[in-house]
Amino acid sequence: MLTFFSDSHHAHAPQYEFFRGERVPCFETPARAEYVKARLSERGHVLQTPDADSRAVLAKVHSARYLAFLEHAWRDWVQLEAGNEERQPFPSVWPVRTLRSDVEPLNFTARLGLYSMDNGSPLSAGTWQAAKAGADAAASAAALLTAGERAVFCCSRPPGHHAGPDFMGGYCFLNNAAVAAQALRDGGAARVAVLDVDYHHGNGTQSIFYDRSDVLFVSLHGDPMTEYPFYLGHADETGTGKGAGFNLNLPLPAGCTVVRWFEALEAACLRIASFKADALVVSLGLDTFAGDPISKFALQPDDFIRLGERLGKLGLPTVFVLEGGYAAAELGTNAVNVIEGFEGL
Ligand code: Q9C
Ligand code: ZN
Repeated sequence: MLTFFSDSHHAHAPQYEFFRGERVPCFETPARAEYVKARLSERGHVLQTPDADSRAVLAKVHSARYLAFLEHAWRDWVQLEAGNEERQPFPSVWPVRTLRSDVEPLNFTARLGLYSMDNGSPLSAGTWQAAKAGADAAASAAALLTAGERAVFCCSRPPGHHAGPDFMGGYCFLNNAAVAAQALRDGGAARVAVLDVDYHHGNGTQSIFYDRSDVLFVSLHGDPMTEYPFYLGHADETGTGKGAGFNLNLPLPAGCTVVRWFEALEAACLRIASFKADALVVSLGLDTFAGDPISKFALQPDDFIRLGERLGKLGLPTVFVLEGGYAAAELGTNAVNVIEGFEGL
C-alpha cells in the first residue's frame, strides 16, 4: 500500500512523561514510526514524502488561536527563561468548570493549560514540525484518494485522535484523522466515515465532528469509566444538532476477549455500511495488541490481518492513519498485517 512517511517525525522527541506520579521515558517514541517504516520496506510497500500543505484544512478542524499557540509554543517556552531548551514544559493549571477559557492569558504555563486536556503530552523543540508533517501526510493521502487511489497509509507520529478543536492531549497535537476526513470532504466526498480502532476513545475526532452529519464517527475502545480519556467515549454520546445519530461509541470492558472486540468491530462496520460512506478514514491505533504496555485488550498479530480483511470488505477508498500502539518492536508487524489483510495479500 502506498505510504506517506516523513523523517520530520524525529523532531518530536520529548525525554520523559509522568506515569503514576513518576518521571518515566516517553511511551510515544521515534522508534515506533521507524519500526513500522522498516517492516513496510521489508514487505515492498512504497514510501513517499507528503506533498500537500495541510494548513488550509487544519484551519477547518482546529481553532486559529490553538494553531498559533502550538506553532510558536517552543519558541515562547525557550524565550521565557535561560536553560528552558533543556527542559520540557508541562501544564499545571487548567480552566475547569466555572473558570474562563475565552480569554487567553499572557502567562505561558496558563496558556499551555488552556490548550491541554492532560499533563501527558510533552512538547519538544520540533513538535510543531513533526505534527505538521503528519497532518500534511493526511492531506496528501486524501488528495490521492480524491484522484482515484483505493487506499493510502500514513505512517506518522505523533498521533492525533485525542487532539480536539482547540487542545492537545494523550500524546496528540494535530488531529490527522480529522484532517484526512475534512480534506476528503473538500475533495468532493459527500459522506466520510471515521473508524477509530485505537484502544483509547478518539475524543478529539468525536468532538470535531459531533454536530455534523457529513462525517460519521465510530469508535471501539476501552470503557472510559476506567480507561483514558475518561471524560468522553460513552455509548450515550450519539451526536448533536444536525449530527444527531452520526456518532457511535462502542465502549468495551478493559480485559475483554478478542471475540468480543470483533463483535464490536462488526457492529461498527455495519453502521458504516448503512451510512453509505463515500470514503473511510481509519484511526489505526495498535495499542489493542495483547503486548501493549499501557492498554488492556488482547489482540494477537494474526488478529490484525482479520481486522484488515474486514475493513477491506467495506469496499471503500480508505486512508489509514497511525495512532497509538506502544509495543514498539511489534508495531511494524501489526501495522503491516492490517494493511496486507486489507489488500488481501
Ligand atoms: N502518562 C494514544 O494512544 N496516558 N494515546 C497514559 C501515561 C494516556 C494514549 C499514561 C494515554 C494516551 C494516541
Ligand atoms: Zn491509544
